[in-house]
Amino acid sequence: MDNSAELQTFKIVIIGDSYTGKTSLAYRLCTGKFYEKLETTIGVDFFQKIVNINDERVKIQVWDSAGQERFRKSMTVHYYRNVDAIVFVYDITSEPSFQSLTLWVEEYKHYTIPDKVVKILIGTKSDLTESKRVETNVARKFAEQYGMPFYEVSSKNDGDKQTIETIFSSVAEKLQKEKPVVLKRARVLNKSGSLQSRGSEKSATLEKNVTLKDEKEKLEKEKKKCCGSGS
Ligand SMILES: Nc1nc2c(ncn2[C@@H]2O[C@H](COP(=O)(O)OP(=O)(O)OP(=O)(O)O)[C@@H](O)[C@H]2O)c(=O)[nH]1
Ligand SMILES: [Mg+2]
Repeated sequence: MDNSAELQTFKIVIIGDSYTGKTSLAYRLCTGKFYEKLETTIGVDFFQKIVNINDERVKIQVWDSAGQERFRKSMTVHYYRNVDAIVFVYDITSEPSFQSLTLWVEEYKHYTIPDKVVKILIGTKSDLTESKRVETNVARKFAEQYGMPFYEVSSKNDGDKQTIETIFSSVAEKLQKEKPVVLKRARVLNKSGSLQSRGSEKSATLEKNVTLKDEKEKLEKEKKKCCGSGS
């Protein structure tokens, strides 16, 4: 029986400029493949992957957000709601995409409680060494300044498949340590009419999954409205 709905779930949002390779990264992580003909993301796409961390199965839910402002619009607040980790992305062949990181950091600070979010920085398209425009040292300094681990990867290169999985697993491991399942206190009336608290690990996980499901449905509706499909 598939009990994945009951697994502890971590919401990881990938943000960065358009064309930096966010979808390619999520796609490589969750399907194991590189798809050359991706179209720009409108609103948000979802991917998920179940990983084993310290003998426990946990679900990584990857929110792949649009880089283009016109496709983000009203959805920004949804990206950041209940976010556990943020993957900041720039393209190593694009200096402007690196410069934009300052704005992306400003945005995440505005919408989250920064200390509660795990952050990492990824420079994408590391296979394009000839066209590299952002020096590794400069990017590393930036990452250190914000206390983020830093990696350069290629979603295109089959050899980096394992590296990408390891990076996301390390995020999940950190989250697992920092965010043990919080017991949900259900307040129930006993026979004498007084209030009692009851805790359930399973219900806490389920509650989060149900919330995310609702959020996903809401987003799908807004996505349709925003993009005018179904006129
Ligand atoms: N050479 C190379 N190309 C890549 C890599 N990752 C992505 N690309 C290409 O870069 C382009 C943009 O990739 P996407 O994954 O669609 O970028 P995105 O950040 O999701 O863009 P938006 O959805 O518009 O925000 C595509 O043509 C990809 O094939 C990589 O690691 N190496
Ligand atoms: Mg995309």
